[in-house]
Amino acid sequence: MHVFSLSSVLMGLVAFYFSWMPLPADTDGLVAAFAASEMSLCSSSGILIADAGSSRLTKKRGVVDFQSDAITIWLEVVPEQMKFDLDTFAVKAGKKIILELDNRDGMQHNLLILKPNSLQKVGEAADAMLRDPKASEKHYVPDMPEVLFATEMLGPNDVYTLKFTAPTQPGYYPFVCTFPGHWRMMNGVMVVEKP
Ligand SMILES: [Cu+2]
Repeated sequence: MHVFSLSSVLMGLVAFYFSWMPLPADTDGLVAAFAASEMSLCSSSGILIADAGSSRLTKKRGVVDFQSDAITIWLEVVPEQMKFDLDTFAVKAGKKIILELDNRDGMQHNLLILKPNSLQKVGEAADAMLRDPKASEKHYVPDMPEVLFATEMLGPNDVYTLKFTAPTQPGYYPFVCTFPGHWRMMNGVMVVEKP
């Protein structure tokens, strides 16, 4: 006699979900792996519900928002390490992206997405903002065409939602915090893949 355990039923539901989920699949071994690693529960209806059991954000990396057809990317500032918790994430060209930035550090941080190969130029412009009396009002975002998208400056424990459409040109787009002095450590790459 075969008795199915609850966990095997849940794993079946997970497998079903991934076989059916319209993720831009190979994008993202990376993203899908995050989604899988974060997933802990299935609802009784069998539709994915990820629940981190946290009183803060419920993290669902790389999840498709069916209402807006957007992909959500979850990014955190790691406490006391001057870094983001991801070095890289991948998106499909031209896709709608919702980037949730969660500042778990005790200092201020922001996040900018830049044109390819412009990290150093924008970083140096950010450092130069130390001499700009209005820098704080500008959220330490240099006013230059290399900056494609930017959050505001987040205080400790702030969360910010940045919505944008991924560039149509595939490539490697740096993301970075431009609080003066942070850019050399607080950076990573958004990989834009062919749609
Ligand atoms: Cu920073």
